[in-house]
Amino acid sequence: MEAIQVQRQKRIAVINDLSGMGRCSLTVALPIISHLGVQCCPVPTAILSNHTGYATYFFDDYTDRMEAYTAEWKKLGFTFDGIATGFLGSARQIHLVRDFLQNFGGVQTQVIVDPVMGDHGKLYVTYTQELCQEMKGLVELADIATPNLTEACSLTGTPYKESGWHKKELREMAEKIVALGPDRVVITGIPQGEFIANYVCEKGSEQRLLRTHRVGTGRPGTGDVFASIIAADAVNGIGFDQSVRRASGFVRKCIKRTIELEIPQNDGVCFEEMLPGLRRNA
Ligand code: PXL
Repeated sequence: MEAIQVQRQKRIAVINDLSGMGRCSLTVALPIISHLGVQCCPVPTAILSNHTGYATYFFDDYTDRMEAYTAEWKKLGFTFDGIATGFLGSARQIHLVRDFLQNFGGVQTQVIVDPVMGDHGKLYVTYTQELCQEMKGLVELADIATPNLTEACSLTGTPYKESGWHKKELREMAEKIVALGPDRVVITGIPQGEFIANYVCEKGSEQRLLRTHRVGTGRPGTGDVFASIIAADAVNGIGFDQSVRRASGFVRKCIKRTIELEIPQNDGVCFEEMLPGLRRNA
């Protein structure tokens, strides 16, 4: 009699902050990754009342607690099909993430690094030169990296410009990031007139510039929505190109609906309403 092969549900550890308001980091990763049928296991890096884009916020750094938290996981022998990292606040925290990858990352583990460092040509105020170097070191350990244009420039030492990017310049930047370590890189949010483009580079495949019609301006949390879909798809074995298309299409739909509902910029995107369509779009 033939044995029935039961496919085990996939599991991703997400190392990111918990911001109570503003729909970013863990409050985005948890529902989206879960919705895509993957167990999402948070490793909190900090607890914030709301993200740092608001005029004021409470910030409780969790760095000192992270080692004890993950040590229990080690004792219990948990393993992960994916490890995804996002906003990281200090060099020490990045070191802890490196330790986490060593302790929990096997040959089959997909490591997805979203090098959250800045946007619109500016690094976040917390981002020192030292932190940028550390983040570059983390990208070296990734299988997939999802920098936006600002972060791609920072990682490769390329001067930032708001528009006028040629394919050749994007290819050079993407190849420099691939040379650091990841075999799949997508540079997100490249303005191209009425379009917004993602440059997709996968080792051994043709590189592509995927464009969608631009809607509104960039909003906080859209990078987290995008990276969460990429992470879940990666452990579900969905091709990178297809995954980037669906992630950018979903972000676009979310922004459109968010504008219709007149949601304030800082409150991110109302992805909750749009989730059913995401799964149908697999
Ligand atoms: O989505 C990026 C992000 C994540 N976490 C925190 C942030 C930001 C962007 O401002 O402040 C705490």
